[in-house]
This record gives sequence, C-alpha cells and structure tokens, in this order.
Amino acid sequence: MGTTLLAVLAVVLFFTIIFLVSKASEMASIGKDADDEMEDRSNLQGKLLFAFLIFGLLGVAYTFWTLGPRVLPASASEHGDLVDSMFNITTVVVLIVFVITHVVLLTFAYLYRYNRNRQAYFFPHDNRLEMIWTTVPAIVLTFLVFRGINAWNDIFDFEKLESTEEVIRFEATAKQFGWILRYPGPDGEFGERIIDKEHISPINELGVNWDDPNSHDDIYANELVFVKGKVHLAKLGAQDVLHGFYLPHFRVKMDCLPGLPTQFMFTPKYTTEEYKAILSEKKYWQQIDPETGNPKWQDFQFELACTELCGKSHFAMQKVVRVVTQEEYDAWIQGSPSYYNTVINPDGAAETEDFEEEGVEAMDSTTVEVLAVLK
Ligand SMILES: [Cu+2]
Repeated sequence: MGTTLLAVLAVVLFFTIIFLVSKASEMASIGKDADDEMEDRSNLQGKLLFAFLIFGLLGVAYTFWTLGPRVLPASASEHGDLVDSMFNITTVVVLIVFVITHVVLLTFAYLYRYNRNRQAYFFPHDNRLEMIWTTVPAIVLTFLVFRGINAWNDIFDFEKLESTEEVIRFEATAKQFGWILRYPGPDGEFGERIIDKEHISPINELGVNWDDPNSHDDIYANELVFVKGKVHLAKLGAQDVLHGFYLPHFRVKMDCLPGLPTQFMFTPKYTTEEYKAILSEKKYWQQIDPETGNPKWQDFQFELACTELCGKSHFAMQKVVRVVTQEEYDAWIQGSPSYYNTVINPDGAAETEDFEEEGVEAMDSTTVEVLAVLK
C-alpha cells in the first residue's frame, strides 16, 4: 500500500514538473519573436527526447539484469532446446532492431531540432532505402518462419511413435477447475470411453465403459509422473470450456478443447532430482526462500498449469509433475490402486488382485463369450 502511494505521488510529481517547465518556458518566451520561441521549444523537446532515450535504454538494461535470472531455467525436455533457441534468436533480432530504431529516432529528434540558420533538407523518397528496409526484414522474417515451421513439423511428427517401442501414454482432461489425469495401468491400454448420457455420471466423469476389461486397471492419478528418456504422449481434452495444458519446464503447451481431442509428444531429459542439481548451481536458485528457510532449488517441483483464462478458479488448476527413473515409475504404477477397484467395484478388489497376470485373460474370454452370444 505504502509503495503504491509513493509510486502515484512520483508520477504526479513528474507530470507537475513537466507542466511547470513548459509553463516557465512559455513565460520566458513572452516578448521574444516567433523564431526565438520556436528555437527554445525545439531545444527543450530535443533534450527531453534524448534524455528519454538514455533513461529508456538504461531501463531496458536494468530489466535484463534483474529479471533475466527469473526466466524459465534450462529446458527439461528434448524438443525444448529447439523452442528455446528460436525464442533466443527472436529476442536477439528484435532487441537489435529495437535499439537501432530508438537510438536513430530519438537522437535525430535532438540533432535536427529547429535552428533558424539551418535549412531542412528535402528528402521525400529514395528507392535504395526502400529496397533495403523491405528486403532485409523480409529475409529475416522468412528465416524465422521457416525455422518455426521446421520445428513444428519435428515436434509434431507423430510417425516417430511407430518406431518407438515404449511410449508412456497418459490422458489429461481439464474441467472447471481441475485435471482428471488417467494412466492406462499395468496393461498399457486405456479403457474405452463412451461419451453419452448413459456412461457419464458423477463417479464416471470420463464416460469410461467398465465392460471393457482394459479399463479395470486404469489409474486416476493426483500428479503427473514421467520417466526420464522415454517418449511421452499426452492425450488432452476438456469437459466444459477451453483450458491449456502447460508444462513450462518441458516447453509443452497445448490447448484442451471440449469435443476435439488434442495431443502432444515429448521426452523428459532429467529426473526431478537431476534438475534440482542443475538449479542448485544457479545464483538465483541459491537464494533463501523466506517462507521455508531453504534455498529455492531445494523445494523445486515441476508443475502442470492451466494457461487459458477459464474462470474464477483458473489459478487453482495446478498439479505437481515428477520425473523419475523407469524402476521408480514401474513401482508407482504397481503401487497405485486402479479407479475401478477403489471406486466402481471396491468389493471385487480383493479377488482381482492378480488381475495383471490371469485377470486380463479371464476377462477377455468373458468378453469373447458375451460377443458370441450377441452375434
Ligand atoms: Cu483451466
């Protein structure tokens, strides 16, 4: 509150000074001829614009200096380095253009301010200049766009999935306000979903067909667990409005749309522990967090967030993401009870404990029988 008041006072003071200076110069010009007056004003404006340039550039440098360490740390996924390199190239190109144009604009305003002894040079058109400032941006932008298209094609090349043996698949369904995260369980197959009134209910929000034996070991997780070095395929959807599936550290961002499934493929590069070790070497992350008393890197966790302003509790759409080794992942899958066994059919849970070995086959033969009868 105190700082806000100070900031408001500073702004008011700044404009008052500007107003008084201009008033004073107006008073001083009384009695002078028109040329004198014009010269005085031009002088003042030229100097102010030049000062604005210097303060502005210092401000830019200051923000880079202070906010730079807060940008997202190194990419935690393989394709993320490509995204980062495009971001960096674009930032450098834009920064160079920004600095050159502003230096020229504001320095010229000062250098060529009104002077009664100087005749303005009439310079309406120049073909060479037109050519330069048309072709140079065209070439640079074409380069950026082509790099972007190549990166897009590379990141969304789903044919890669066919040549990959083990793909970790999971489903993230967004709703106001949370995520339903589903893993296919030990059998690696998702249970079928039927989106209709008969299947969707408060305890079956996804409309899973429980007659499909693949559904019986599906896990509804409270966090996302990834395996380092494995290809992951996220199947995304939404139940109400637009949401955004965002894994900032993995450079993954994809909209979740009601009625139109989307997907994203990525490969984590580090486990959470390895990533923390990387952060622990950065000065910003070594700072002590006043809330916990620990260095910032120590309590670091990857996160899933929603990036679509989807309603009043949009901010609460957050989940923890853990990246682990294959063994830890297998143990987690084995140790997580399936939704079917805990919610849909809790009484049968004991009998189907060996579901993974014999259960699937037993179920399969039942399905075959049912199908035979139906025929
Ligand atoms: Cu949302």
